[in-house]
Amino acid sequence: MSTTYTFCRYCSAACGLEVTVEDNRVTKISADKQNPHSWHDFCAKGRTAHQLVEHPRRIVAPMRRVGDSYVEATWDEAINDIATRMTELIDADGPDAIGLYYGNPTGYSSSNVLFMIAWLDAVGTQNRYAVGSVDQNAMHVVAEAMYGSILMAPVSDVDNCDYFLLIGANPAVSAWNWLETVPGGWQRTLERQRHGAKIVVVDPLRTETADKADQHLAVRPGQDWALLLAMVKVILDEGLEHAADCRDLATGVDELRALVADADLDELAARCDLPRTVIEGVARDFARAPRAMVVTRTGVALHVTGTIGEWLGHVLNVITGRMDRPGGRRFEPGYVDALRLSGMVKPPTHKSRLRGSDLVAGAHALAELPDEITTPGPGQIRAMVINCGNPVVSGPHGAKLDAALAQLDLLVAIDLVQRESHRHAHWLLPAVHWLERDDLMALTSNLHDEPYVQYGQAVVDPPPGAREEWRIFVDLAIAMRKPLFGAKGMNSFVRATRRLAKLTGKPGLEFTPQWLNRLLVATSRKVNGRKVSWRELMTSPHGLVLGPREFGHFRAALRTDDKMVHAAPPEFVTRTRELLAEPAPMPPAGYPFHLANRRNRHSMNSWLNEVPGLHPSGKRNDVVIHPEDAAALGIADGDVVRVFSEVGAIELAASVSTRPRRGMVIVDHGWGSRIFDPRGGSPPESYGANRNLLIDDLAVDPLSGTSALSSGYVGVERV
Ligand SMILES: Nc1nc2c(c(=O)[nH]1)N[C@H]1C(S)=C(S)[C@@H](COP(=O)(O)OP(=O)(O)OC[C@H]3O[C@@H](n4cnc5c(=O)[nH]c(N)nc54)[C@H](O)[C@@H]3O)O[C@H]1N2
Ligand SMILES: Nc1nc2c(c(=O)[nH]1)N[C@H]1C(S)=C(S)[C@@H](COP(=O)(O)OP(=O)(O)OC[C@H]3O[C@@H](n4cnc5c(=O)[nH]c(N)nc54)[C@H](O)[C@@H]3O)O[C@H]1N2
Ligand code: SF4
Ligand SMILES: [Mo]
Repeated sequence: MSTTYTFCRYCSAACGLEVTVEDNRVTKISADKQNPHSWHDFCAKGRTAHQLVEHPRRIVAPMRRVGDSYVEATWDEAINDIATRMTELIDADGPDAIGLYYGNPTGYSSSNVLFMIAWLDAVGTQNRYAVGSVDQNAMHVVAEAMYGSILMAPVSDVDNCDYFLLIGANPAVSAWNWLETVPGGWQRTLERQRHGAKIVVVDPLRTETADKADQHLAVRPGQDWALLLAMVKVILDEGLEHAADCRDLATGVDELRALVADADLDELAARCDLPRTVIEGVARDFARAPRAMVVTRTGVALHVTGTIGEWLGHVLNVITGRMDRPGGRRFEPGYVDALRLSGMVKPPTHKSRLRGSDLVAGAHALAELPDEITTPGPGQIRAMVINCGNPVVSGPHGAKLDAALAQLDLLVAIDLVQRESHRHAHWLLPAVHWLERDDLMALTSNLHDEPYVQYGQAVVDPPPGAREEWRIFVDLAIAMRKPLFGAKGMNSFVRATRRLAKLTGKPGLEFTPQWLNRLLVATSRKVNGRKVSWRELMTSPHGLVLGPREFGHFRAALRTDDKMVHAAPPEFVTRTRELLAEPAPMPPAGYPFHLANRRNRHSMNSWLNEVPGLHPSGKRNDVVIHPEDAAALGIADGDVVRVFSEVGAIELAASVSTRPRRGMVIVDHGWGSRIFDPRGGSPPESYGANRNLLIDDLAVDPLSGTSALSSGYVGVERV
């Protein structure tokens, strides 16, 4: 029996773990209470992580589709077949014939991200699609325009904050996740509340977070921009702004004044369906609070208005002097300066073939993928790789994407099990779970809310037939004779190190991501005057806090040409004026309900639902409906109902509750994904219904390409 310390890589809370192992099997996972930074969010998903490792339907060798079933193959067969078929397509149609989608777990493996990009650059395709377009791309677009880099994600200084304005976030469930790691962020927020801090939650639903709030504003969905614009107006009109920051830190405040001068408070209040007096009160309280922060999350982003809402949240922080001040939003440079490194490579530019949209954070929008597969012509996608993703469930209009995936000449899925999005795969490639792999995650060290480093230890050996993604991408590039990173000589170099490792019997000589990790640590920056060494890292199993949180890095980190925050990027101002000119959105005839969404403490987007013990009260999602709406439709608790939109319909049980406002129904996302059994051939398992089948793929935020997963309207009827 042995004990290993590592951290959970399911979500960005990155909880420190103590894992007990016997005979290469995990027998127990608990929180690593000696971890100085990050064990406080420890949850049942981390506690049961080994159940996915031992999943009865796990893919443990490459599997090739033969007719309607799968047969095991060797890695050589898999790599050679995929490489041959892709090369033929590229020779015939050019590199854009190859597409790739990567999902959320890619972000929890730095070697996966890096070598995936190396392979994409080798192939030369611009048909890259990413989960960001159903998640955080609004934030990237705002960070680029205001701070000069998509990577400038401010972190929250929770322990010093007196006034939390949480908009479209449910940290009581989601563990303060998004583009930051704030361990125990919600518990620490509640601790501040016990010392007098105020928590204001803006959410159309009465969530677990709203239950604890001092004030809950049940905003109309998709209208946060109107609420935030009204707040900016009150603050600027009443002279409550931070004069020095508005003058010395930011440009564009005059443009903001001009914008709010043309907006009417009563009209904005009507749009977001909140009393004007309440908005004025919150604006004044926020501006006058000694230390405060606005935090915006997916609830703001997953709408057609997402970028404008996200932008105005940042504006509130900037104009009230919350950037880089205690209790506000800080910039954490991290021990590896990813921002500086990213400045060394030219950001790619490309317009999508059909809709002409730009890349955001290096990828196109998932909403554009189905048409890019089905529309003939030069640049049509003929082969796809799905890397750690389940876009048929997590993205909009899953049925349309499913039909498109079925038309591909080649679909390759890299995953632990075969889920809904992999149902048409020609090849299933078995991945390695994070409990089975080492990782440093050095390139995201700036997302931790204090200077921190931990080496993520592997705990058990992977099944012999599983492979880490980076190795799959390297092998594919070599087999396709396309140089990794697009750098000539790279493949020969990698092959030479492999030969050397074999010849000498020293596996460490082979080029692996570990080389890069060592390089990153060797060239890392001093934090609090201290430089971390590889040896120290290896002998610190619980991780190292590299000193107190530092302020004063934000200004220097800005990547704008004038080193100022651009508070009013012209494209955002223009779009806001358009929104002001449009009438407030109304439900279309026949679809009177706004379709809301929730996460579940015991699921991770579309996965882990199936893991034993995680959903003891029943493995499914319901449609949650207000008692008065239910009564009007003759629906009782537990009735089976049909929920339908202009693009799809699902059936599920009704749950009558006052959590949603009237006129809204909630269907949790992430359910309704089948899990297939390519090895055993037994029928697929499935729990609940996929609410994203109801979402129109054409509804996107025009500035970020993000799907409006929370803007949809539906009808409800008893079956
Ligand atoms: N309606 C609605 N839809 C949403 C959201 C919402 O709030 N509402 N949230 C959105 C958000 S924030 C996100 S991030 C997306 C998620 O969208 P996706 O990332 O596309 O979907 P996931 O459900 O997270 O699927 C992840 C897949 O990766 C696999 N996987 C897990 N670990 C590994 C690994 O180490 N290697 C490999 N190769 N595979 C692995 C899992 O088995 C699973 O099949 O969903 C979005 N969809
Ligand atoms: N247990 C668990 N934790 C997770 C995840 C998970 O699947 N399960 N997913 C992880 C991922 S990938 C991410 S990105 C983060 C996301 O973290 P959060 O963004 O905090 O995600 P949610 O918990 O979905 O909270 C979003 C809230 O926005 C509200 N909302 C919807 N529309 C609107 C609107 O128009 N305006 C406002 N103001 N609010 C609105 C919803 O009702 C919901 O309560 O969570 C992460 N943490
Ligand atoms: S899934 Fe749970 S245990 Fe794992 S990092 Fe997130 S909150 Fe922590
Ligand atoms: Mo996400």
